[in-house]
Amino acid sequence: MTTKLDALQQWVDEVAALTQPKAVQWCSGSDAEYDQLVEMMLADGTLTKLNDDSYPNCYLHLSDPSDVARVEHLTYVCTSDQEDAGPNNNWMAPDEGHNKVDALFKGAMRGRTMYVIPYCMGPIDSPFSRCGVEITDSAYVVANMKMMTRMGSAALERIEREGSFVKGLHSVGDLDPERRLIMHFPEELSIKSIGSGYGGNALLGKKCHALRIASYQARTEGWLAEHMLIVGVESPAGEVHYIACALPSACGKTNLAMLIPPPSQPGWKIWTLGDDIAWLHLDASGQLRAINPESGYFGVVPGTNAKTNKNAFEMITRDAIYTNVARTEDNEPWWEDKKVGTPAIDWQGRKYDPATGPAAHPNSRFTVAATNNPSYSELAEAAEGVPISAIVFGGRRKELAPLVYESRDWKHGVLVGAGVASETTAANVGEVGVVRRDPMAMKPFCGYNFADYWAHWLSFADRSDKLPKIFHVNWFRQDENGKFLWPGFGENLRVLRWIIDRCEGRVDAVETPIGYLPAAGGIDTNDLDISDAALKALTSIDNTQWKAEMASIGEYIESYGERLPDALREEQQRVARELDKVS
Ligand code: OXD
Ligand code: MN
Repeated sequence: MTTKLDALQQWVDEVAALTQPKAVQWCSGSDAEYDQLVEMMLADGTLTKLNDDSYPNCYLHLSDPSDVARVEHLTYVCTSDQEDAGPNNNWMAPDEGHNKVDALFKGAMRGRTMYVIPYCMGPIDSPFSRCGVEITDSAYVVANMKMMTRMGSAALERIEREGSFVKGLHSVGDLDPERRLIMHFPEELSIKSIGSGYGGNALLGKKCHALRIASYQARTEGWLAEHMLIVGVESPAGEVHYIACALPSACGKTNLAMLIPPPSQPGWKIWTLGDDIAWLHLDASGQLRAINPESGYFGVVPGTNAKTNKNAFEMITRDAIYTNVARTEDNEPWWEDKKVGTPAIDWQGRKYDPATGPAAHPNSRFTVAATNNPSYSELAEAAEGVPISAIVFGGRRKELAPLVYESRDWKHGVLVGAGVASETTAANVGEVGVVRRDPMAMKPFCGYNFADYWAHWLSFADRSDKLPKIFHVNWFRQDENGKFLWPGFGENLRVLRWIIDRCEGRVDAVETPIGYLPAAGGIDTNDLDISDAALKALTSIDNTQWKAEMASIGEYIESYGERLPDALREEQQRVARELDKVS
């Protein structure tokens, strides 16, 4: 297979000349091709087959121990003007960026096969979808891309028809962290990533294309590329509302997207559209609609069990690739909080010894096709996407942020999103548990200056009078002994129900300076083991703490300087004034 698109053929030839592979293989995306790649990876030790009786078609990949997460400090956005990348990104001038990374790509694929992967982010026939081509020397990447994207011949046909595509060049290089770089050239719609095989750095359709490059593209084209799950909530009466929710990495997006209603909520159903990324467009009537550009899940494994996420627990018992989990004597995958089995071999392939750390890496992952999920919604293939009733932002905050609150209007909602802060997690290399600002959960993923991004968000209010309401949630509040105040997981449906009731004007709320909070009895706590004190803490605000928080949000947004939209500054000042009025 080759291509009739000259620009694509020329680029593939140039890359081959630079990287010197032993062979070039165009990927068709067929099942036979996947099976062949798996056979090859089993033979060369890249994959190990897991217990075929209990985990049919499941494989384990153990990465280099230094290559287990995204590397924000090595991730760059290369725009001609540094201001366009903004203080939220590491920046390099495009020429310098190309020179640096091309020097690493020189001869990098010697002795290896170079795979050419045409892919489509989003339903193959959707006008909202965008295509790309990833070139990689990793068969593991090809196998993952098969699940995560619509990859192969159909995508190539679309690319040839449209004549445009995002160029993504990837090589695992020598996996030396000193020679690892994840570079984005948004003005050229291109990506160059070398030195890592980890999903977030290597499956270029995901964070690199569908968030960093797409967010840049979305700004010029008038849409939004967001770090959001998309979930459908169906009431016992059959009414379905779709919610898009942005939470930082490893904060439970996958769990929320495939939530199982608890027994106290009979008749409710959850439909999963996506667990990580949403592309949002206004339709002709002004309704915001979402597609999930991905077709699979690359989820965090530890903590997944029959109680926390039964759907995920089941869907990864077949046709899944595990990365960096442990194994039992019976060759079943094992991870912390799995609740069944005992680890025998840890994620580094060593005999498990609790003294050397967790058995599975805290950022160990599963890759699986979305269709494996029992709550998969067929509307994930709908070309027009689904109508969004509510946008929800959230973070992992031990204190301060209530369980849920609603912004007054779109402008206030943009401020709520811009002020999101969360404790860092193992999804990125670096310290875990430190609170940092993570606006719209996009800190690692926005491909341009946050100030311009907020202006873009604000501009939607001029384009539609039917925009969804914007909320903020926090499942992670703790008491003074470090105990979670809210049970989370399936019980979060109660919060989603409140959100939907607010959208439908069916429930009253209490107005506070930071927005509307649930009134007493507003959240259904029937059958829930929660004290009045905990509920009060979850549904009220501490004014003194919030004054400090609003001042800190003010300082944070001001750090974006002249490009900060006045409307956002004014909104922050308005909320700060409201807080001042109360004692
Ligand atoms: C992810 C992440 O893998 O956000 O989705 O890091
Ligand atoms: Mn993510």
